[in-house]
Amino acid sequence: MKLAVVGATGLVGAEVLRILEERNFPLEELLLVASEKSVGKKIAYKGKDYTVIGMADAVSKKPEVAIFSAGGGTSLEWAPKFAEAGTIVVDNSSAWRMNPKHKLIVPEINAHVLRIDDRIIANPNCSTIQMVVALAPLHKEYKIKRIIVSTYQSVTGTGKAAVDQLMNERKGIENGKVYPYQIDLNVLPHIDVFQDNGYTKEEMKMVNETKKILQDDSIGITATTVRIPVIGGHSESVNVEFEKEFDLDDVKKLLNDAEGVVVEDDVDNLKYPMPLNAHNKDEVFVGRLRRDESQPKTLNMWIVADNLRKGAATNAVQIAEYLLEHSLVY
Ligand code: 2RA
Repeated sequence: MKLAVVGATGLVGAEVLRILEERNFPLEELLLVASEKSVGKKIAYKGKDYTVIGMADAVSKKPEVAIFSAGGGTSLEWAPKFAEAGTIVVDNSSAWRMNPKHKLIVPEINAHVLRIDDRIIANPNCSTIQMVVALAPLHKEYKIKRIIVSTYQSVTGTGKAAVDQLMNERKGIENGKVYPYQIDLNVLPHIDVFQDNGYTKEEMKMVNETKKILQDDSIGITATTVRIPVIGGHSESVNVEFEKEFDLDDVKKLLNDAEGVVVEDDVDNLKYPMPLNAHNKDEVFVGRLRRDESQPKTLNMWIVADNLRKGAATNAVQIAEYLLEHSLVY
């Protein structure tokens, strides 16, 4: 494949390159693309240095697929230009996710809906991806009625400047803030901007994207998204009410058999998912599986994944792999 990685100098772009290398992705040509200020920089891939090129230059080289991790504004401006040149864009920003003309894909769940004429494909938000990977097999079996989710999200979801803020605060260095408050030794119940309804954009992403991916607008979802001083991944406490009664052992079996899910649920041996263990892994880890004893047909679960990998880069690379394997690239 002739592939462009757009936003190659960012945290997600770097992760995309690592994953392509790890998976030995079949590359005929690799274009590393970024904004004007990074043009000319060198980035190593498989021991070879590549020079970063600009957006217009990359469009003219007509890559077959471009994995975009460059923010919503860049995507709104440039994804259509790539698409017009014949490139399939797999976009990590929120720009196209809720646009009914574009598909929102988590390969384990709905890659089969992709068609040859899909030119801009949206990658869901990180906190949504890990939740739906774990919930989709249960939805199929028991039909979800309502989800209550609270997240504990890594600073890597904000980007490199946020990791720098955390590390600087830890060393006692005052050097600019990305968040409105200190993040080290703190918890911020605030991810992305507040909306008129009192929820943040991140919370509404979880609500709307989940319904779109599971193709079910009848699911009730309410979210509280929280930033914590952690690096390895996002964690989520999920309370899910089903239409049908379930058996806890069957739930564990369904999750064990689900693609991309690892069950870590053995409290006798203190085994449960943690971001420290999920870091640099591609799977979604699920544990603390237990009945909500306050009402019937309701399950509590704890879901952890590396937000830069399955929550962003891995999911995008999996989409590119799917396109290749199913001859959807031309
Ligand atoms: C975050 N959801 O963690 C974002 C990243 N896409 O802030």
